[in-house]
Parts: sequence; structure tokens; C-alpha cells
Amino acid sequence: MKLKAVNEKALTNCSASQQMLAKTTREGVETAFHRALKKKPCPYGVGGTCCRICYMGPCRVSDNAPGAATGVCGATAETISARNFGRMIAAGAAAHSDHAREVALTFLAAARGEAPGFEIRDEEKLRAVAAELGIEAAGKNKNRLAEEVGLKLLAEFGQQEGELHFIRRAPAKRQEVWQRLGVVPRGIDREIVEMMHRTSVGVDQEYVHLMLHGMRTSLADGWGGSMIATELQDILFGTPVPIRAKVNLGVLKADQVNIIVHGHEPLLPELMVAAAKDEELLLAARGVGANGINIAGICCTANEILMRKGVPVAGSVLQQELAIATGAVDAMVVDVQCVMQGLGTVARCYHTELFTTSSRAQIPGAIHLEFNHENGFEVAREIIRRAIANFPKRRAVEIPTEEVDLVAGFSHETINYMLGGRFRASYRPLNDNIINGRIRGVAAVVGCSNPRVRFGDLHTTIVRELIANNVLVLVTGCAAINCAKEGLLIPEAAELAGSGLREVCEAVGMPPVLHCGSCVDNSRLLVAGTAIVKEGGLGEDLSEVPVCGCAPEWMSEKAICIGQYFVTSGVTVGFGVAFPSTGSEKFSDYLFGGIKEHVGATWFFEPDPMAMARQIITILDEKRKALGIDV
Ligand code: SF4
Ligand code: MSK
Repeated sequence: MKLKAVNEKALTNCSASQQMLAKTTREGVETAFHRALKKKPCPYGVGGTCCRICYMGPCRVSDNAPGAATGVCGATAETISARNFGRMIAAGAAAHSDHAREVALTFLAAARGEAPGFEIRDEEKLRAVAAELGIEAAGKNKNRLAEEVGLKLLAEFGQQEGELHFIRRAPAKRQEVWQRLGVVPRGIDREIVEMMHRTSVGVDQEYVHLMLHGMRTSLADGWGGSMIATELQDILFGTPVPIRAKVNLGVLKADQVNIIVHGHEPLLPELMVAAAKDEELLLAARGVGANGINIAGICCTANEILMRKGVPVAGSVLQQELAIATGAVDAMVVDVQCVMQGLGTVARCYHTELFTTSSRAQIPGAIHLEFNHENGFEVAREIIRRAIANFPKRRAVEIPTEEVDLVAGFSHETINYMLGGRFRASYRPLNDNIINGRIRGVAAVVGCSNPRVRFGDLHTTIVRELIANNVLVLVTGCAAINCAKEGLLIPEAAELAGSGLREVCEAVGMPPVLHCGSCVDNSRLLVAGTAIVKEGGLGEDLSEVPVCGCAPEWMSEKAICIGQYFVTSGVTVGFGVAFPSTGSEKFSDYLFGGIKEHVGATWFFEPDPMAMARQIITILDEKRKALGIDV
């Protein structure tokens, strides 16, 4: 197909992606960047006021358009945008929690010896979580204990009454806020189902009431599904510790069989990393003239196996099609979430074989090889065998040279040890540095990338500005990958930090930007924030600590759910791109202001990255002032 020329430099700050964009344009291979330029978003949809939940409509409603104030049923803009927002939260919670369910089932199978290749790796964390859940550990071996932990956490998905267990991890004052509002989640699936029910035609039509359930659903994700996924993955695969690796498309190797793992669940990729070391497969690779088997990641699957295995990262979400355009990807293996349907078309333009592997997701044109915990090794080996057979079919290969160092693996436990030492693990040194002003506060910069903004540039602009102003930055998801590509995730990046933060980073030997994991690992940030509160000196609740979050390049419903669980937990969150409430003044006023009366935090919308950074700094300074530590 003949494509119009694009200005690559305007589309991204990533030179490797610019190179591949120029190549795809030249070769007539359409990517998300080209499609985004062709499609303008619907203004009603952007503002959240397009309703299609019944067929008296669909209705496009606007506070400002004459004759469009309500839908056919009489629904107002604030009701429609709150319903849509609630459904985004539910979809995000469902995605993270279904991921967690799959992990829990594999965890259980591993404990029972029914999942070849999987075993309980972090017994220390297993015993800590078991104690927290009130499970007696004495006299039980790790598999028996893991079975009980797995069953107890799996039961939280279908639980109808009571409270999710990890809610008790939150600061006491925060739990009181949730009790007062009646938003403590009872069961993970229950809250998601109830949100879908409440937002169906003719049910809950009061926007604040809808949002209170939105809060409960978001907590069922942050302190429920996502937290369960993180904890069980740590026990199953090992809790991350700092690890050096490489990032960007330059990690693909011209002389090796390249296999990209992409999506979110680390289960099959863990087995693929192990299988890629198999002598028989390495011999087969040599037989077709390859010098090895190179596994690289994209998106959150990349973050998961990067943090635990040091597997190189080929790129973030918007590089999935660009990676294939190198002509050097012999197989791409996907599971769930953030996988573009366009991959099927792009793969057909090169020699790449695309494999779908989850029972929940197929793509036209892909080869479906379904993974389950019993057949994992066979599927992993079969895909590698097919990738090897595909290697000789390569045509022209063009791999960008960009390959940047990064350090990942900053789990909550690691930060604890790093700051306080193995035997005095503690967040107290961090609190002390916030109190004495060396560190101004902590900001989480997380989430996706979006071709509607300059890919990668917003993340890195904000992060550079924050660290220059002594803000310690925690990153996850695609934001982490984009920052890594700019060299911000190595200890040497401390040179870019303000003098106070730089001093702390140099003393501890840590980067000023800490890679804390994948999207479900945003739950680690809740735990880290709570640890700061519990160390003392910075207030009694997450809403009092100088912390703030943002997702400047977001695109996924999961990002809305994550943002909402931070706001519900007392942390103010800023989003860029566009915001799905702006079609309703009332609902926007609530999210950007009124909600503070309920939870002590708000959303804010700021598309300009420098203005976003300044707003975060202002929020941190206000918190410092309120604590009386404005030094
Ligand atoms: Fe229109 Fe009301 Fe139906 Fe929504 S629920 S599509 S606003 S009639
Ligand atoms: S992968 S959810 S694009 S961060 Fe988690 Fe990246 Fe956003 Fe997907």
C-alpha cells in the first residue's frame, strides 16, 4: 500500500522507532502511527459522553450542544460519562484480575506438582504472605503451604461477603476512609460484575453514587487482583532484585534466532527463557546458521522477565509493529492485553510467525498454540523449533543500533533492603531524606504510550524535570521502558538529578528513577507508599505523604483503573492525552475537585509535559507544607 510520508521526529523521541517508521512508510507497511494520523477521534467519545448501552440510542450528548443535553432515556452528560468511566474501571480491573486468576491457578498447580517447569522459588516471601493471611506454617513444607496460600487467594475472586485480605495492608487511617464511604471491596469478581450491572440501561443514574462503586471496583484491582498477581508471581518466579540489562530494538541480533514475547503474563515466557538454553534447540539453531536463540520482550511481559531474568527489552507498546519491521523477528509470541490486531498484517509483510497462546485471545492470521500449565514446556519448545525453521526465510534485515543499559528490579522488598540494609530493612532513610529536604517527594510515572502524542517524549520530559527538582521517580509499564531507552534507569543518571537527590542516589548506588515492574506491579507502589506512612514522620495516611502519580501517555482502560485506585487510596493522579470526562462539566468537577472531600485526592488533566511536571512539584510542595517540613 502506498503511504503518505510522515514526520518521524514529530511522532517520537526514540531514534530507533524513527528509523523503523521511515522503513515501514517506505515499504508501505501501515502501523498504529500511520492509522492514528488518518483517524480523528470522535469528540463525544473523547469526552466520555457517547452512550451505547441500549438501542433507543446510541446517543451522543453534550452539555454545550443545543438539543443534545440528554439521551433518549433522559440520561444527562454526567450520568453517561460516569457510567462510561465506571465501565473503564471495571474493564481494567477485569484485565488485571483475570491475569491474577491465571497466575493463581498455575501457582496452585505448581504447588501440587502438576505444572512441569514451575516451582515455588521464593519460600521466604511465601512464609511472609502465609503469616499475613493467618495460615499456620509450622511443620508444613513449601508446597503444602503454597497450596493453602493459593486456595485462600483464589477464593477472593468469587467471595461474596466480607473484605479482601490485602486491604488490611493499607494505613489504618485510609481503611477508616474506605469504611466510612462503604467502598471496601467484598470480592474481586463481585465488584466488577456489579459495576457492569449498575451501568446497564436504567440502573444507577447518580454520578457520585456510580463513582463510589467505581472506587470499590478500583480497590478490588489495586489491593486485590493486581496485588495477588504481583505477590504470587514473586513467590513463583522470585522476588525481583536489581539486575542490569539492555533495552531498545538494538537488542535484536542479526545472527541469532530472535523470538519476541509480548503481552502481560510471564508464565509461558518464563518457560521459553529456560527452553532457549536447551542444548538440542541450540544445536538446531546452529544447524540453520544461527549463532544462538535470543529472547526479547515487549510491553509488560518484557518488564516481568526483565526484572527476574535480565531478559533484554525490545521496546514498549508502540514498538510491537516496528520490531517486526526489522525483518529480524523469527517469531512473536503474544498472550493477552495491549496486543494490536495490526500485528497480523505487519507480520505477513515480513517473514515473522505470530503465535497466540492464551485461551482468551486469538488474532486473525496468527498461529494459535494454546498454553496451559501442563503443556507449557512443549508449547515453549514447539514455538522455538518453528522460529528456528523460520530463520532461513528472512529477507532484508535492518536492525537499529540503539541498545541502552538499564537497571531494573526495584521491588518493594529491594527498596526496603537497599535503603536500610539487609538486617535493618526500612524506609526510614527515605523518610529522613524527604524530611530533611534532600528528596522533595516521590512521583510515580507509569502507563502506556499513545500515538496521539509524541511517543516517549512526555514520559522522559516529565521524569527529567522531576529528578532535576529532587523528586525520586518510580516507573512501571511502558513508561519504565521509555525512560530506560533514554538512559534514565542507570545509577549514572544521578548526574541529571538535583543536588539532594543526587547525593542520596550516589550514597546508595541507585538510579534516580527506579524500575518497579509491570502494570500489575503498580500494586508494589501502594505497598511502598504504605511503608513510608508506617515508618512515621510523614503523616498517617497516603493522602498526607508527598507522593503523586501520573500517566501522561495513557491509552488503556487499565490505566483508568490504576489511576482510580491511586486516587481512592489518597494519591493525586495526573493524566495527559485527553480525559474521558471532559464532555460533562459536573462529572469533571467531581473528579478534578469534589472527590477530594471523599478520599483526600483528585484526578487532574494536563497534556503539556512540563506543565504536568510543575503541577506534580506543586502538589508535593503543598504536602510538605501541610506536614510542616517545608525546608
Ligand atoms: Fe441513549 Fe439512554 Fe440508551 Fe444511553 S441508555 S443509549 S442515553 S437511550
Ligand atoms: S503494557 S497497559 S501499554 S503500560 Fe502493561 Fe504498556 Fe499500558 Fe499496556
